[in-house]
Amino acid sequence: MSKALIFDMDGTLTQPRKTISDEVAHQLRRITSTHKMYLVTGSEYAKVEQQLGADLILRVFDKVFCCNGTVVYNTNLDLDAEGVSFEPEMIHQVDLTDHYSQADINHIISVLLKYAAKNHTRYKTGTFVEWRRSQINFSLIGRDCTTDQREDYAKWDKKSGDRDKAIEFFEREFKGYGLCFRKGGQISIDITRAGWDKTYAFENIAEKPDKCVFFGDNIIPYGNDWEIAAKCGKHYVVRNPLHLLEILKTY
Ligand code: M1P
Repeated sequence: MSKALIFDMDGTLTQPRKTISDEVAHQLRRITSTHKMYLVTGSEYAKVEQQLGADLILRVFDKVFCCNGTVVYNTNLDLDAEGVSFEPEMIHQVDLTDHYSQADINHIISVLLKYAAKNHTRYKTGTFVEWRRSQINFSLIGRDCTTDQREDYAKWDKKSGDRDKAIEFFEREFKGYGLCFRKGGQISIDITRAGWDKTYAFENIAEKPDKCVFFGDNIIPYGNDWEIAAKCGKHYVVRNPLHLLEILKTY
């Protein structure tokens, strides 16, 4: 068994918020016999299951780390056992409410919503704030946008630095709060405690970081793959799932 492989999901294994292709799924199933595999994503488990499918998750990954590693599922189940459930078991979870008062949380959410209200985007939809217990997901266009609206926002964000500007504002506004702001995928910002970035997953990974290889698309300042890529022995900056396929063929 060589090094452990750690994968990001959106933009790496799949196109953002899309299901995995047969080709990438095939490569993962092949490699899992010779490598320990982990998934570390900003998303919650419901989205992981929607995009990868329960069977692939259980056959490929040893553990799945959601919300940047703050919610952990054991997916290494004995699939031949009879009479047992094949539901991944949640083995670790942290909660912002253990570290912030309700008044602080209310204040944080109010500031986010005020910023969204004043900000200009071509479309404003719904669900600007998604509460995920260990993480607040904040989107300036709103998580209810269509795929076309999402693509439109992603282009605008690249051109205007919309999310970078928002992060710079929040970092000033919440100085001293011990919060961390990271661009997860295309349209949102993951907000959590400093230190609860993807490197937090190593709290529940047996291998030392230098024995791990990371695959992610968001290895840029303020990107949520930045810290974990720097910590792993080796990393690949993945352009998209097709590019990942090329890399996986070398494993
Ligand atoms: O998994 C990466 C990100 O996926 C979504 O991002 P977006 O909707 O912005 O493309 C979110 O679930 C986000 O939390 C997550 O980090």
